[in-house]
Amino acid sequence: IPIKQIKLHKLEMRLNDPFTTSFGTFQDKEFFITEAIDDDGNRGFGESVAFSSPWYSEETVQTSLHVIEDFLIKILQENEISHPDDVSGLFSSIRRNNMAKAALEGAIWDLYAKRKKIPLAQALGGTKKEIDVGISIGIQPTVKDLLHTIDHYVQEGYKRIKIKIKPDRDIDVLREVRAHYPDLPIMADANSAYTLNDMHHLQQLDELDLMMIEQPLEHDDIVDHAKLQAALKTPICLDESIHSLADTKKAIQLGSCKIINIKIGRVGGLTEAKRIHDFCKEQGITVWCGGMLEAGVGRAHNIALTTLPQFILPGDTAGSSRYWERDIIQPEVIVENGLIKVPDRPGIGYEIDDVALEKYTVAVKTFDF
Ligand code: OSB
Ligand code: MG
Repeated sequence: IPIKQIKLHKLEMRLNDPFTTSFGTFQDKEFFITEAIDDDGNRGFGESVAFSSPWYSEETVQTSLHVIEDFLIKILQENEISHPDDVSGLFSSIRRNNMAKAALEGAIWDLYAKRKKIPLAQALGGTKKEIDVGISIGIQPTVKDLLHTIDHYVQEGYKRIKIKIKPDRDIDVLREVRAHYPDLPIMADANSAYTLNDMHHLQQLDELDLMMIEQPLEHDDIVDHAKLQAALKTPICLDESIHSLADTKKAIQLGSCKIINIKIGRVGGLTEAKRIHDFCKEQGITVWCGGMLEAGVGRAHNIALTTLPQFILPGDTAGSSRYWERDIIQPEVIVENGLIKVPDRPGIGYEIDDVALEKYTVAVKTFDF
């Protein structure tokens, strides 16, 4: 893949609504759009998912810029890449910094698919023509607000919701939601808000018929999660704890979870995401695609990945209007009846809206090859 230039577009966007997790509230997003350009003028796009502060993982917008411009770009300049699967091997000389790696690898995957004139989904081996999606709802000020918000999204056609929980905003809240929606598929995500001391408390989840509870315990734990899973009927899904195929194998072997949330950025790119998918398929472990409140480019990558067969549960990648007043892609992502139609055009399948891109851009850095 003859890369001629890489551009890093730094963007600032504001979510339509603040998003609250067990860690705090978040509305303003800064991130990078990565662009890889070849000799023929094809443009491949990726998106970095690190946040401004390291609450979700240790990476930040600043650290990913440092790692990309001081290390990863050099590796790309000094090596030939015949297939995007080569990139993760080349990047393995740099420890972790998975979100930085994924941001560059994503642009190369898109460029590769565009050069081949095939959809990214097809380049990854995916076959679904439409994908099921749900919606992740942040912690709301009151239960009444939460029910109102759920109502709104159910009206819009979403068929599965994920509710953020934390101590004191968990069992009682979920009980009320369940009472209002006896048949709605519900997930709960704790973002590491509990410890094993909460085991008896968390056992009350079992009466609520949840699809799963996501990352109840520490972000870097797989041992206590195994103890908790043994005491719970509700499946545990790991998010923060899984950074690689190796982590996946260990967690499954220990019985730390029954479900894996795959996020492209957290695991270092599409190639590693695909490896985790393939292993889980072999082992009969259910996976689904999580989200990082991405703009359109990142969500287009999530959509392409979700076309692989073991993405059994609906993902968190909702429609553009759930996040942004104006997205950076055309057409915007539309959700109808809880489904997204997978685009069939080359690469990520959505055009970059250059006017919108420019509107949100605060800085651009260019690296020539
Ligand atoms: O834990 O899955 C998470 C958003 C930001 C950081 C972490 C998480 C989330 C979400 C929202 O749950 C997913 C989305 O809508 O993109
Ligand atoms: Mg999560």
